[in-house]
Amino acid sequence: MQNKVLIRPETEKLFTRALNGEATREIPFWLMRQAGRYLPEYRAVREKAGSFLDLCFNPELAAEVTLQPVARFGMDAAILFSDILVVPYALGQKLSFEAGEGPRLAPQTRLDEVDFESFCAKLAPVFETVKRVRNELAGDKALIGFAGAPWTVACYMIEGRGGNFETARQFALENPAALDALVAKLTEATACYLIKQIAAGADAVQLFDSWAGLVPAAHFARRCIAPVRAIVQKIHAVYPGFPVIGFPRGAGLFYRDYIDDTGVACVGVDQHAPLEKVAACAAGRAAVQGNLDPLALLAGGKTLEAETKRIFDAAGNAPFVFNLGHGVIKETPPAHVAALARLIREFRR
Ligand code: 1CP
Repeated sequence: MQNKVLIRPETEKLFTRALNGEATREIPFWLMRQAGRYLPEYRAVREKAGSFLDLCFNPELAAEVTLQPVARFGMDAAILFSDILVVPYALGQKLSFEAGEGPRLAPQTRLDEVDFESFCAKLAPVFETVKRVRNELAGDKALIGFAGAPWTVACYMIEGRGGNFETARQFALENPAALDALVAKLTEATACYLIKQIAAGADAVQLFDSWAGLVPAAHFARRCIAPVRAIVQKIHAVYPGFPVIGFPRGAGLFYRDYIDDTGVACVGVDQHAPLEKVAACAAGRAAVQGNLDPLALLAGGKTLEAETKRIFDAAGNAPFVFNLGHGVIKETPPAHVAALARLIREFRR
């Protein structure tokens, strides 16, 4: 673990203690996509904001929806309300979110030299949201900033939309040097973006590599490990030991290399990877987070209870953050999230 600097361990946030490598008795929790369409109070704000991007760039409303799930369920961390695609948008790519269809970008395979001044100016409302949330959030709760990892963001930039990313994956295979150039620019911009979120008050940052599972095995180190390591190093050059969470969704057998070689303080585990095996790889090196199947949360009741217990058993004595293996599904009843919060609070190890 790189972050051994526990200045006042007895007063530090539960979430931060786990990221710093402590096997806490109570388990901190938050959920990916904890702010979103499954919450009626989110849908109300979303409607009044106009477009999804308008909401992302409105600090007052973005701060409000960031805080909503924490107010309702008492998570140990809030996650900044924004989107991974604001980075290509601030780099000049055309972006819109079509109702019910997800993001649409004007496909592009390269970036000009990054003009950091205009990039940061476009993202200023995001930093303002971080400041507002940090001011309003209780002292024992953490605020997580985030960005997409370069591979995942490059997939959307090239493909222009979500899906199987066949165009982007073929481009990466046929033009590895061009992809390297695109990823290098994204790496620089992403590090700068996260450093500004930290300066504005984020207590940890997460890199979402949602499509790490689509990288051919021979390219995993180049596409998913090297850029994340570079971002961690750039952050640590300014904020030594600052906790970075990496979420290489679908990394499978590469979880071990990812933990060994990126320098992340915590690794997010999807529901397809065996938690006890990832925790064994991570022992003494990184905290672990995640693994509950979002479908178990959608199911609720005995299924949710049994899966939650299984996760506690699998986490054993690892420094652990309870979370899903991917985002909350929008049909999830809020009562199931409340039931999960109770299960986690009852647990002590
Ligand atoms: O109209 C709406 O409300 C749009 C739905 C929505 C929401 C609520 C989108 C569009 N983005 C978000 C917020 C969001 N996105 C957050 C907020 C904080 C929280 O977790 O509560 C975060 C962290 C993200 C990150 C994000 N955006 C990822 C990585 C995580 C993941 O889910 O894998 C990805 C891949 C995106 C792209 C994106 N944005 C939105 C959609 C529907 C998608 C997926 C598109 C696709 O691939 O089909």
